[in-house]
Amino acid sequence: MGKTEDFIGKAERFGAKNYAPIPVVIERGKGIYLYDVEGKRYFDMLSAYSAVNQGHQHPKIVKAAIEQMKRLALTSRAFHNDKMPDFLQKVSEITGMPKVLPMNTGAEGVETAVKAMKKWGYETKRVEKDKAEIIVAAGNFHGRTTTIIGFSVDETTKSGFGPFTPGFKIIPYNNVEALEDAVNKNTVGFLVEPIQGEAGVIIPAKDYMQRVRDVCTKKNILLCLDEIQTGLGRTGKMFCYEYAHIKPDMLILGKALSGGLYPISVMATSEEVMKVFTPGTHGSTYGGNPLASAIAIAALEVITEENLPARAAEQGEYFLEKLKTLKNENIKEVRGKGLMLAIEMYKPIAKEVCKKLAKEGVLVKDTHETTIRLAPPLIISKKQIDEAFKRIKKVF
Ligand code: IF1
Repeated sequence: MGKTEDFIGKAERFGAKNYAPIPVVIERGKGIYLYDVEGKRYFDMLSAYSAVNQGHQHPKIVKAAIEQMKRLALTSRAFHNDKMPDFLQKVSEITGMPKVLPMNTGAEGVETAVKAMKKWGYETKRVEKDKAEIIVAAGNFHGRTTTIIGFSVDETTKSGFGPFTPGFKIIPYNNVEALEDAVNKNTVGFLVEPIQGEAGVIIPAKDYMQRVRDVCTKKNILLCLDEIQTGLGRTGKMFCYEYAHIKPDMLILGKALSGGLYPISVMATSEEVMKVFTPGTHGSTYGGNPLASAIAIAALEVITEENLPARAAEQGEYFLEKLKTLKNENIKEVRGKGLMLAIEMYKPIAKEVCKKLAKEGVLVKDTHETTIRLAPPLIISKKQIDEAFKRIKKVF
């Protein structure tokens, strides 16, 4: 038995089987590379589901984390701390949203948005008590709390966990007419991803977001964008909604907000929406703690200082063109925006391809049996893309 088998054996013995990981055991990361317990190097083409846009162990973020960790990590929100204000200001400046509420995981950011939309509906739109409705899109992935999985259409994620929170209406993605038809007097908002990640990097029609914005404005409902995965440079803009030249009413961020060093999420919005939260109505022990704040500030500085959105656009285009030259009768389509890329197969062989790619030193993740997602850290160079592509080509 090798080291790898020992680790996997122990994880399986003591852990829940809620994942089926590719059988590699990672012990170290640097930049775009990961290293396993056998000393083998991999190109990380998943970036922890886009949490590591800045690359693994980015020196600036690590330094900020270590310095803050030595000084102060957690106070709870019962007291003020000296790091959160700069964090909130930074997020506000980058998003253009006047108000920011910090949480930890993406799912908590989404829950925060759901609560805000509902309370805004009752207080501002005078929706009848307990009648608020939120519209969501089929194929969505917004996290794994019982409320959030309740409005998923993916049976694997929700089956066996009911009953679910009522008040959500599911409409087809990329369908503006369906949104218009679904709105009624109780509708408070539309929660949507500008590109659906888990669904398999589903890119909607070019004018979708613009038209969604128009409907939300016309019908007086909140447009709430989940940019937990698409945000912070991944798609070639700081936020994916910039492609549509619109502004959402609410924005949820997570993942790369910490560069992978800590779970950090935020819900950013207007004064009008944020004012629904009064003392005692929402919170979290860890949300906005000094360590998280210091890490997020550094992580955001790296994104702007290193021009990661523009880099993702340039390298993404380069990588996509290369992937399009792959010749294999099983490839149906290659698509992507920025460095959020996907190879769509005709047959349910994505997992098998991912395992072969791992053997060649490229870590990617399949989704829905036919889609292979590629999302390297945004700091990747053309030379590194060439080297990774050589290995990908070999597998195909
Ligand atoms: C898992 C997918 C990615 C997200 C969007 C909220 C969250 C996520 C748009 C929740 C999280 C992760 C979670 C991870 C798998 C992964 C994922 F395949 F499920 F869809 F990234 F592609 N909104 N996505 O993508 O954030 O609470 O996890 O911090 O294993 O559940 P979280």
